[in-house]
Amino acid sequence: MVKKQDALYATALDEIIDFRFDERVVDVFPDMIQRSVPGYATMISSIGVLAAKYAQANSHCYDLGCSLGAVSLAMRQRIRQTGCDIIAVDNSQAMIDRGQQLLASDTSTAVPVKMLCANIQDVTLENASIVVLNFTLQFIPLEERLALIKRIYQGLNPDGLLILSEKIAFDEQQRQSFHVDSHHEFKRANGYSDLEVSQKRTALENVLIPETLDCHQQRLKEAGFGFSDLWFQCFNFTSLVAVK
Ligand code: GEK
Repeated sequence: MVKKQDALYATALDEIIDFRFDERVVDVFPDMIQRSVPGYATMISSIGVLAAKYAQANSHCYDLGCSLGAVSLAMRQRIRQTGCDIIAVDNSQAMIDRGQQLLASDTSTAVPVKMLCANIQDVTLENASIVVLNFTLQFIPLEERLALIKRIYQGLNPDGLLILSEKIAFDEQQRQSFHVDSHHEFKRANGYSDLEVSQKRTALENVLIPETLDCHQQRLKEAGFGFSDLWFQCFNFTSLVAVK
């Protein structure tokens, strides 16, 4: 696939509206996420590695907030257990339409992938061995996050795995500045201008609400997870695992 370059915020905009996962974003999404999320490629391939170990025969693996299905494809390439399927969900129809095209051109294995356009807060989660929220929980209203994590816990089988990747915030001012500044430097190193960085930050301000690592770990505990740990961090981008 040819990656179209993200230039959505390259020219000065009169008004910056809240970020939405529409057709314009879908068009440049692979380039945007790779140049904006430090460690994205490593996280995707590592999720495949974790899926190979944690997928249980005859169970569902969920990719919640799947965008174009990168996590689903990585899991599909690694899972060897029999009778598994992957259920990928996103509430952006534009993402699902493009994701389905990409999926159709992937014939890596026989693991079936079903892509659904739905709110992840409404989908039934059952008989799950793996649930992945790869940079999705951060878009769910704060007061609704615990209910979602509880439903995921209930839908997981014993020994089932949740992978939760999030952009995080820090309580200490110095840590917060270090990681935010480093992330902006990462974006500049990937060709984004200061104007692009600042307009995108404004567009995401009311849409992507980061929380501290401690907050995520407390919530996982409250939902019932006995074990959770940080397995990846690059600046303010992290990924946690939690096992039922
Ligand atoms: C990847 N996981 O490439 N229900 C369903 N989808 C939602 C909801 C919701 N309530 N809220 C947001 N989304 C992907 C990257 S992107 C992260 C995930 C980012 C969807 C939204 O439409 C978008 O496609 C995705 O969550 C977040 O590994 O762009 O920062």
